[in-house]
Amino acid sequence: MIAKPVIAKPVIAKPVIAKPVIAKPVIAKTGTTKAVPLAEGFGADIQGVDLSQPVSDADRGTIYRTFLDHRVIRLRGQDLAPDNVLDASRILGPDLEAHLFKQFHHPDTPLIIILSNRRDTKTGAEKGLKNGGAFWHHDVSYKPEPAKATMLYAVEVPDEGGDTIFCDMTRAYDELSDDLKDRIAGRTAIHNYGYLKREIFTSGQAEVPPDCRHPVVRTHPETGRKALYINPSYTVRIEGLEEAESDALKQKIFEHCLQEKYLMHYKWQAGDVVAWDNAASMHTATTDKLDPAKYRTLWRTIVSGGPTM
Ligand SMILES: O=C(O)CCC(=O)C(=O)O
Ligand SMILES: [Fe+2]
Repeated sequence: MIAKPVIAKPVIAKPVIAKPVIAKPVIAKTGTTKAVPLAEGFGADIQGVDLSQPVSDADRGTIYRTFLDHRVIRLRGQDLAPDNVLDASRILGPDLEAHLFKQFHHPDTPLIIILSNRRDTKTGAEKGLKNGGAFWHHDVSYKPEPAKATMLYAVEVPDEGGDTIFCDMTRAYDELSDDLKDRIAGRTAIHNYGYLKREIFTSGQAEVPPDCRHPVVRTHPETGRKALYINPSYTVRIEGLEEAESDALKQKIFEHCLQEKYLMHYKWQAGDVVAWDNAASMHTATTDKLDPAKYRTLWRTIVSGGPTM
């Protein structure tokens, strides 16, 4: 029997948890810069940094530590040129990489890809990738050296819709049952970009790279914490298991991860910079549900990561 791939349905529950919690414990501070939680233990808001200006070493350190400790960071109220976005991205790692879809690269630099549902008013041509991630995934897990971090800068956002949802894969691993932990310990999985059949492949906009492998439980290269590193969109198979058994095990793990308590629904404001740690979280866009009369344009960078095994 051919088991059907697990289709990743973004959960659109009550949005907007991504407000700083009421009592705002300061979790990092340097000078006038501080970080406060966005949600319990997951996600942090960094205040007092203007990314259009050179950022001090102390602030870079605060941003980086907060990124490692909280997995998703947000800096609000930014007004950035493309170079500022590249500089900000390099706080999280020295090397940035261009997206596969060249047609949506920013005109100033291939290191920024434009995510947008706008079209050119004269030619009708799409101005960006309009629905690039509305399925649960870790960025670039379909390559042997997946993305370390991803940064998005919100140029314009709709008053409603277009949230991004993040899942805390570190806590989800910590709280996985001992039985499931035992079943995945030491295992690897095959990832492939084309696993979830999407329009971009049939339309020839993207080529599918060959299969690659990653550990199912990834130990973070810097924090040493373990996190689940399989996702419903790119993880084809847990190696060493029959297909049906692999599918059933994946399904169980994804049901566990996608419980509301591990999710953060992020509601965008123009000027937001959000970055996340792909070794410790997965995410989905909800742009597939966005009202086409509302516009959303974000600039995106990818910070390169190393091998996972
Ligand atoms: O547009 C979004 O909300 C996120 C898209 C995405 O998956 C990404 O930028 O990696
Ligand atoms: Fe993504």
